[in-house]
Amino acid sequence: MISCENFFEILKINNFTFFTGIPDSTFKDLMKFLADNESKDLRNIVACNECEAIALASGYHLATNRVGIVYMQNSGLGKAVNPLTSLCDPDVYSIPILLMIGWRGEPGKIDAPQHKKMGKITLPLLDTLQIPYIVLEPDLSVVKKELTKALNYFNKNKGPYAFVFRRGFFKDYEMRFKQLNNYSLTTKEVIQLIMDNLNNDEIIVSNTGYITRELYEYRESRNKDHHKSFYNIGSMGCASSIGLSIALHKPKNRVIVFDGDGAAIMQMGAFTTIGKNSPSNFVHIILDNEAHESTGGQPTNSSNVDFVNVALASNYKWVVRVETTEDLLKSIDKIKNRKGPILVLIKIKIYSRSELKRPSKSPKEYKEGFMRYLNDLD
Ligand SMILES: Cc1ncc(C[n+]2csc(CCOP(=O)(O)OP(=O)(O)O)c2C)c(N)n1
Repeated sequence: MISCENFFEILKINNFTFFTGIPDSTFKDLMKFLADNESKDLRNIVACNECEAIALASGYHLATNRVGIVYMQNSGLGKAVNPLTSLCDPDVYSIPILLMIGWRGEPGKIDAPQHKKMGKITLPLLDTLQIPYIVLEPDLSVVKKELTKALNYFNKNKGPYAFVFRRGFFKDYEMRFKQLNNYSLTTKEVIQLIMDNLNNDEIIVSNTGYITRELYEYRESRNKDHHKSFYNIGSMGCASSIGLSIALHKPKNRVIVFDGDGAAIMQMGAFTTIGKNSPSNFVHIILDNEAHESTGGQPTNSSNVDFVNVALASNYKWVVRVETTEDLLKSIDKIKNRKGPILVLIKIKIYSRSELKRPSKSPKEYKEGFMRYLNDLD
């Protein structure tokens, strides 16, 4: 394993000081290091999605003639394909970028089902994109050697070049300035309070990561109505759009979406589609801890976002911001009775429970149970 300090030192010596991207747990310690050590020699911009990150690194290159680093989970490579091919590719503007890609779902390794396909096709996809890459070994002399190769490539070809990372590359990094907020509710409490006080005939859609895992544990601890949830274990940012379309096609039932702030920001345009189509049975609940908690608690941009006014400006019909149990309980009555689209923004604290269970059956089995449930509702 390599320490984050040593890794960054090598990058800095080679003039890599600009970072942007969306975090992945594969390099959660490096992310902590970046958040902790912002300076004139280290700029880190938390992007809203991987497509934007490529654009930010491109703007950096245009303005400085230097090469930026974009970090991402391999799931984000799919999102980045368009700017990689139509902006940075040597056949278009020829913009050099060093990609750091976390390899989830590597064939032969145990990982969650949503990573299986992308894990299998990560290297072939890089081949198809004609992006040279190396699966980096956690050894400082190897890193130095591979960085020299990347620099040579940038000098000659000017285009994206990728370092692929397996888990366990970086040593633990203890943060000096921990990302904390002053809110008191936790994801577990919020899900419990809302679910215990709904009618149990609602259709629930949940965000990738800890939110789905908390909802799953809640269902396990109660009457195990897993078929009433669509556990959106992958496709970060898509829960609200899945819920919107279900709401439009099942107008007699309330659809409740448990979203994260990082996910809501990743696909913020979805607010406008929700507002435009305006289903009265749609309830968007954002559990806002101002962090990507599921990948290690790295900050999102949400501390500067007024979701309530974004929703209002997008034509949501009722909005509320809550921070306390008391206010949350009051808002549940409205969730059940007011006309939507509704936004409930719940400010929560960063409180990871990494021992959380994951849905145990295959995604297809959950989907089939969920579709039978929706079908029986009519
Ligand atoms: C396109 C894409 N990029 C990155 C990830 C990795 N990832 C999984 S969960 C997560 C954080 C989600 O943050 P948020 O929506 O705020 O929910 P929280 O984890 O705080 O509950 C990230 C970055 C992903 N799944 N998909």
